Amino acid sequence: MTLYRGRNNPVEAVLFDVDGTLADTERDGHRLAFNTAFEELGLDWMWDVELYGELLAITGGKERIRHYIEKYAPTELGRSELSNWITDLHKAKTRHYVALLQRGETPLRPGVARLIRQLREAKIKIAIATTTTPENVTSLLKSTLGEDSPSWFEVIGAGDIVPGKKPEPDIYCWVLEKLGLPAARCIAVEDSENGLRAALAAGLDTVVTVNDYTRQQDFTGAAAVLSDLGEPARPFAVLAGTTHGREWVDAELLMKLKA
Ligand code: XBP
Ligand code: MG
Repeated sequence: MTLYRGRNNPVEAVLFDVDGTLADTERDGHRLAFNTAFEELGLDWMWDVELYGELLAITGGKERIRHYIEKYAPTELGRSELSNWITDLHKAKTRHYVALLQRGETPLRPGVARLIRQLREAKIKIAIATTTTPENVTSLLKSTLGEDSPSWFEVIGAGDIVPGKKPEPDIYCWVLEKLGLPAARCIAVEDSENGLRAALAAGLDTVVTVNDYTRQQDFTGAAAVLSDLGEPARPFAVLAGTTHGREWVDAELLMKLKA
């Protein structure tokens, strides 16, 4: 086993985004949970795959619902206690989303489990920086990596603990502060332009693994843009950047990308 700790190690921690990065959770996860919550509350709203892609520009489920109301259902703006109503609707959505994850049908993306295991073996810290609700993160980790996997992460930064959601850098700054590490010793893994902007604004070098919703976005400033993290038997495709002749993301490549 290779240990990379110490002065010469440029990567002491890897900060992972969740939605779209660890797993493809948006189209067949969050989107379905929103729609089930709308149905439960007697709303005739239906977010199809295309509309949801547009709504993803707004990060945060509650913020996304408010944006939808403003743009597509403005009569709802007259509701008394609108913020509380959105919070309750979002709680129903979270309940449905967690139930969906617990069914175990949402796999991790290629290379995610392998990289996480390798980083742990190498004693490189791992952390989470996401806008999604904390219980969504723990449910996804438990259903994919096992009951104790949330404890593998040195810091889990999620949801409303910071005022500004991505593309604001707040969640990355919060996680770095809890880690007690400067951005210069860490690297982020993201899937979206909003996520990349957040990580770069926090001073983090960032690897992007795209998905169907984010492939066409602007990833200027990323250390590398890849199809996914890759596996030895299933290499990643390089969309931008240099990957030093490597075909899957591991601790060594992350270090080279920072060097
Ligand atoms: C993820 C989000 C989240 C999820 C829904 O963005 O924007 O809002 O879509 O989760 P990122 P909640 O991957 O950039 O962190 O409904 O719990 O907010
Ligand atoms: Mg994401």
